[in-house]
Amino acid sequence: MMELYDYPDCPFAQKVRVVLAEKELEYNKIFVDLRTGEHRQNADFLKLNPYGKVPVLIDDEVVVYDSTIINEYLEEEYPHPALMPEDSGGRARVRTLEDYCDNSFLPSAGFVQAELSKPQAEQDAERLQRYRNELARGLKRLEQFLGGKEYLVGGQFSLADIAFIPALLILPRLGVDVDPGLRGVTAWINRLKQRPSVKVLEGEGRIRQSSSGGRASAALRATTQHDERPAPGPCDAAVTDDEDALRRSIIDSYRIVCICNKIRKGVIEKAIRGGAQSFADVQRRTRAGTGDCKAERCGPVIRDMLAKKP
Ligand SMILES: N[C@@H](CCC(=O)N[C@@H](CS)C(=O)NCC(=O)O)C(=O)O
Repeated sequence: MMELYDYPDCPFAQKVRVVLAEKELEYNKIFVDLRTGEHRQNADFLKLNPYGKVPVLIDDEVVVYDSTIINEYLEEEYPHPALMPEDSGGRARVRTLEDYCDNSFLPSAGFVQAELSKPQAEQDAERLQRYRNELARGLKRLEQFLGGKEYLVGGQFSLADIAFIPALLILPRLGVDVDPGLRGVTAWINRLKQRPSVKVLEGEGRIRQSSSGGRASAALRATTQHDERPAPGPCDAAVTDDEDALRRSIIDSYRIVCICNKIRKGVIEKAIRGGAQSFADVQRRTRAGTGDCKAERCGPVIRDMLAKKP
């Protein structure tokens, strides 16, 4: 089964999750807790993505990182339903819009979110307004792109629409109202929200603030060609109720157990949770222990995991 290295609030990971849902592809989510910073030192994770960022997709032997590239990979490998137009002109328009979203629209949303995450007295009102205006200008531009059509390119739902979904969903939280005069954009956003793939995304929700007060939201981080960059850090540093336990379990879950076939502990745990009862069952489901060392290394670890299963 495919695996997605993921962080719930990461807009880039959300883009990929929408595509996986649209194509009805099953996958295991591996939560990388960006708040800890551990992912930047974790050799196993850096082998998957030398930039140390989510999302990363693993499909059998294929490892792909960068949301736009992952979505193109999924489109080529699993072409139904099509999320790219058939003509090269249309495909170029999709890519242009994705580029605009990733490098301008999304970073503007990130800058607003970064300001709002500060205590009110420390917020830079001018900067906040500048990027809210930037988003408003972006929406106007999208109204022109839509030109009365249902979706951005050729009237067909595509990777271009998907790129904008994560930012569009948080506009109210950023204090950006969509001008009701932008009829096309207003209808487009409502149309997008009706899609089951987007409802799933909303349903997955954010990692909630802990009742103990937790850290405030940090910058929504994005690769950007802007003059300014969001403060370094994960896209959102909200916390769960049991932050430490979550952190430990996540870091542990991407420890490689089967060295020959590079099978991670999280994958074996999933197999055991999914009903694997014996070592042979685990092997069948994950291929762990089928490499050169003939389970000499991973065998005892997997047997121990089986013995300890709840
Ligand atoms: N261009 C990348 C950007 C991915 C990205 O910036 N991911 C952020 C989370 S939203 C990340 O993993 N940051 C971790 C870090 O920088 O340490 C993509 O489209 O996938």
